[in-house]
Amino acid sequence: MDKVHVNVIGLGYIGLPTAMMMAAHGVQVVGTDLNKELVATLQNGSMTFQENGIDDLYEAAVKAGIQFTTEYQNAEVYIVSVPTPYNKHNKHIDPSYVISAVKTILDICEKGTVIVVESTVSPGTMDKYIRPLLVERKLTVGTDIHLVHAPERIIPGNMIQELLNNSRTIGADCPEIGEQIKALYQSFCKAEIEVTDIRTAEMTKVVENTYRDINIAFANELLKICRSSGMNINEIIRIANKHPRVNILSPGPGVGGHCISVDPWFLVGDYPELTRIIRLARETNDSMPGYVLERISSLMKDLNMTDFSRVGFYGLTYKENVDDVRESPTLQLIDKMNSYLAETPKTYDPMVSTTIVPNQYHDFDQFMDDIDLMVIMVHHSHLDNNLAKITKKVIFDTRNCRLPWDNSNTVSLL
Ligand code: SAJ
Repeated sequence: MDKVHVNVIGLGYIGLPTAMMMAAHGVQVVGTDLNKELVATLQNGSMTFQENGIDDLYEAAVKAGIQFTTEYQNAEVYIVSVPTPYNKHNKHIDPSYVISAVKTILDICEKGTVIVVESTVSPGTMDKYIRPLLVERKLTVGTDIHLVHAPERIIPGNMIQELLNNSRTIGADCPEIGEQIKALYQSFCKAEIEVTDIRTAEMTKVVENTYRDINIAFANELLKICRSSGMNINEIIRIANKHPRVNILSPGPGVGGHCISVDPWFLVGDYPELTRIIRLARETNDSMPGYVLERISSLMKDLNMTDFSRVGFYGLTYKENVDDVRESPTLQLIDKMNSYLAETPKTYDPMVSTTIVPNQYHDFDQFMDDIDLMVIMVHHSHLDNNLAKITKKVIFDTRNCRLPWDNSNTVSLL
């Protein structure tokens, strides 16, 4: 096996764009994923998910010679970008995918290799789970194999721009290796890259997402307070945010995705006695699908609707203009409803082409014909391009879409 420069392990929402970005900027990259179907799709000329500008990046990377395979390669640098879920019972990280990837790398790599973990991990994961894998094989960290943690910061929906322009953090045991990996990311990243130690990089990443989760939870709590006393949360946040040191995020139907709704749990799991605010923020955000459901039920009473057969949910993804449904508020809401409804409610999402729940429509016109009340769970751009089709329906808007008409049929979550 010829030695390649970089082998990216895990071709999901983060690993794939990162691999393609490096390749498109002249780095020799092979992308590896154990999912044969996914690799076959990439090999056959198609992208595996939707994202602004991703098709052009794919084309550029293929032109530059990126390879996709199910096999781990002999490489100088490995970038591990596999999922890190949390154990829903004890809230600790489930590091099994990272462990398994690093074990496979150690089976084939040569001395001097750098293993970069990009997956978000709980602080201490590299020490607790990854270093011991090297010790077991009598390898010396820092001499035989180098470990690096280089968490990503890109936001789905604007990944390409953020890959190019967001600053990054590289955590390494020794500054020389940190600088070497910094230079690799500088092949495409135009922003500042901080080199620090591994523990700091691990914690910084989790802190960033936890900060956002707490800010959104604050907005959601304010929403509940304002609703209970007839105050307009939207107006209050708008005005409060004019203060130069206030920036409150937006309330909504819940916090989904594989990042913000997961990473704070790592801290709760590891520091249960020290994480009161973080836990409460998670619980507040997790309560939002139930809150939306209560509001829908009271709206249905007002409308004399006795069942959910003419209610439709627009949006299955965790946020606007992405096709990722992981931890989506709509799926959480459907889960709750399925515990007492005979039939799964009707849903439609222009970004989700596969059927993931019963009663999911793929034709918007048909969906609109079959419902009287549409609950907007996600504000995809598709909605703005189809406004004429929704004017005659009652709309329950959980996303403050600011639909461009004075529609007395629109009820807001806010
Ligand atoms: N949401 C709100 N109100 C808001 C903003 C978001 O309810 O004001 C909801 C969204 O609808 C969604 C969830 O929160 O359901 C998360 O969406 P998001 O856009 O806030 O963040 P993600 O999960 O797409 O990406 C985050 C980003 N982290 C930060 O901004 C600190 C991104 O930069 C990270 O790279 C990413 O997590 C990650 O992979 O960790």
